[in-house]
Amino acid sequence: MSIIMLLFLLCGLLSLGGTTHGQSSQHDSDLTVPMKNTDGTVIGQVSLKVSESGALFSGTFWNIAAGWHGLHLHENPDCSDGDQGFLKSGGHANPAKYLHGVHNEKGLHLGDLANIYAFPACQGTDDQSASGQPIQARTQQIMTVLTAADAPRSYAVILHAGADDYATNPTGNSGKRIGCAVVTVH
Ligand SMILES: [Cu+2]
Repeated sequence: MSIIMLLFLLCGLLSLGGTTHGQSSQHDSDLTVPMKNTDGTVIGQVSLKVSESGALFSGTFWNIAAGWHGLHLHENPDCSDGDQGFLKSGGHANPAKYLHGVHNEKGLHLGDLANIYAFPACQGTDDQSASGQPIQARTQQIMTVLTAADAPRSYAVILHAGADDYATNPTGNSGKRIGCAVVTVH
């Protein structure tokens, strides 16, 4: 069986098992912001909803390389230097001065999120972004450290080229910064 056929089969299974609703829910659209890559192309959308007891991070991604990708809140809400690799976003949000990663005994950063896994883009899938791009990854993550008490505060959500190893301080060794979005805790 060829690789192409395998991919096709995998994509077919995914679209059968996945949601048939191509559009994201509309009720939280006021908190949902686009994520852009280093060229300024939109590659996803993210939102961060806080309450008194924690936060819910949500993300949807497309037009990215298949595989695992690190994801963090970086401390500076600045995505203006995509041509330089989003370095202005600074390091991970870490007001308590912990070390990086859930596998670090002195971890973790406030801004540490779990990796996302991006499936290969499947043309023709009914799980599409509003612009018609096949969606490759969706995530929802609960953040217990970030609460409404941190408002008002803005962060940069950074998507990385590689996986976070959850241990290497301070970055998780997750490679280049390939996507950026500014979120604000209200
Ligand atoms: Cu990061």
